[in-house]
Amino acid sequence: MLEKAVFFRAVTEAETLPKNIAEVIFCGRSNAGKSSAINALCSQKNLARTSKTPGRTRSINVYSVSIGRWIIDLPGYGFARVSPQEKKLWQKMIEDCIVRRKTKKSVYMIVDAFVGPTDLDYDMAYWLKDNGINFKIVANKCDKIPEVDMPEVENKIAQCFEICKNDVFAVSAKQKSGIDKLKTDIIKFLK
Ligand SMILES: Nc1nc2c(ncn2[C@@H]2O[C@H](COP(=O)(O)OP(=O)(O)OP(=O)(O)O)[C@@H](O)[C@H]2O)c(=O)[nH]1
Ligand SMILES: [Mg+2]
Repeated sequence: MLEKAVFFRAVTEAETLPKNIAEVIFCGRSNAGKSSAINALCSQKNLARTSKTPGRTRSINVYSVSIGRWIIDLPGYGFARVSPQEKKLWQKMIEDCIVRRKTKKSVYMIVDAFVGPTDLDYDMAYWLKDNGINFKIVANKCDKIPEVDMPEVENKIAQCFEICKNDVFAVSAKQKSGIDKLKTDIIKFLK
């Protein structure tokens, strides 16, 4: 199902998006691997643009899986090298996309599992909870962590964000590990 995803639209104002049925939103710190995870999930190399340099995704990028069913890639937060003005715009983009539109949505927050949750991730989680938005965590870049340490990493992340362990998806977008389980979760939602 996700393999059929195609680029639909890039916008800077969430309100300009047309009506849809359901959407899966990827948010997270710049460089955590949101765009890479979307490519891995859709088994496409260049669906979403990725970059070594943080700040690659600069708009609300919508990928259509089937009519009215979307995967949304957002700009990352915490990217230092943008003007305060642009930062504000990005923040508004992210927040509006997540809270303003009333479509059925599932939010995945991508964290860099190797770096671990940062203060910005906690701020985002706090903001989501404050707005009554449930979220799941995708702990990406697990290829950088020895496999034996993974259960502890997953437990810690669940504890940090006060979410159920089943809502933590340990993946490596690079090596495609853990992607199938995450895919199943997304497909269930988008059906
Ligand atoms: N080792 C490793 N590197 C990864 C993984 N996923 C992504 N990366 C690398 O992390 C960097 C950032 O990836 P992106 O997918 O562009 O990150 P993003 O979160 O979309 O970043 P912004 O668009 O800037 O917010 C790139 O150099 C990727 O190759 C992973 O699973 N393992
Ligand atoms: Mg990106």
